[in-house]
Amino acid sequence: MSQLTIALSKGRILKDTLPLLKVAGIEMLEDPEKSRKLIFPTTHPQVNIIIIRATDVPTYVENGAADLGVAGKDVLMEHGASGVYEPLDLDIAKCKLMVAGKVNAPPVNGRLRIATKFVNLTKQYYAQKGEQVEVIKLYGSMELAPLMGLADRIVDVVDTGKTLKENGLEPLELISYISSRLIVNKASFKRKSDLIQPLLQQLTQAVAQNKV
Ligand code: PRT
Ligand code: MG
Repeated sequence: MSQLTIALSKGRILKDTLPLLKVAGIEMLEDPEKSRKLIFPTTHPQVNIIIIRATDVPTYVENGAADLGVAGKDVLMEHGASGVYEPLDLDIAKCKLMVAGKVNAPPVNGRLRIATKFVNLTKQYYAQKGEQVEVIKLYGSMELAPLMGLADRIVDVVDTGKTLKENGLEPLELISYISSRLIVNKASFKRKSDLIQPLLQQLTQAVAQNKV
């Protein structure tokens, strides 16, 4: 019997994906937020869930180390992710990818310096606008960069906007609306269609129910 591996990340994606999987008859036997394990069996004998970093999900799925995964559109756009199918918008972990800067900042002379963990995305965005910018790669706490004079702007995902506000920043430009997507390894999609197709159907229904 073939096995299906689903890659998820801790935090909001896990929290919002588990109720959808439950509709499809897949429940975790153990709470991954309380465990150090990385591979988890489920109530479905053919389905395992692995817990990895959000940014690693496309890599696992692209290479077939996981058959399916859930990842934010921000992560997928940054990664490229052309090697995976993206059959379903799960409509969860919604946010906006934005440019932000200091409140009432004076105009910048010369090239804008932009701090972000989304280096590829940011370069593409400004290239499209025909603006020459300097992109500074950070791994977290982007909000700090303008305050410390490291950058003029940040590119980051924003939900409530509370984090920006508490750091004296304001949203300036909307780059894209973001939600999390189901991604599928291309070979698995064919080879394991007997498992994946019904799951996809059930998830599609679960997403539709969520929207009501
Ligand atoms: O945290 P880690 O470094 O392990 O990885 P990650 O940040 O990529 O993962 P995680 O779990 O934080 O986010 C997973 C996905 O959730 C992202 O790829 C987004 O698609 C989506 N998402 C939705 C968000 C948010 N909302 C969000 N608010 N990701 C991050 N945030 C951050 C935001 O940047 C801010 O720092 O949460 C903070 C609070 O946001 P505000 O605007 O509500 O204050
Ligand atoms: Mg995070």
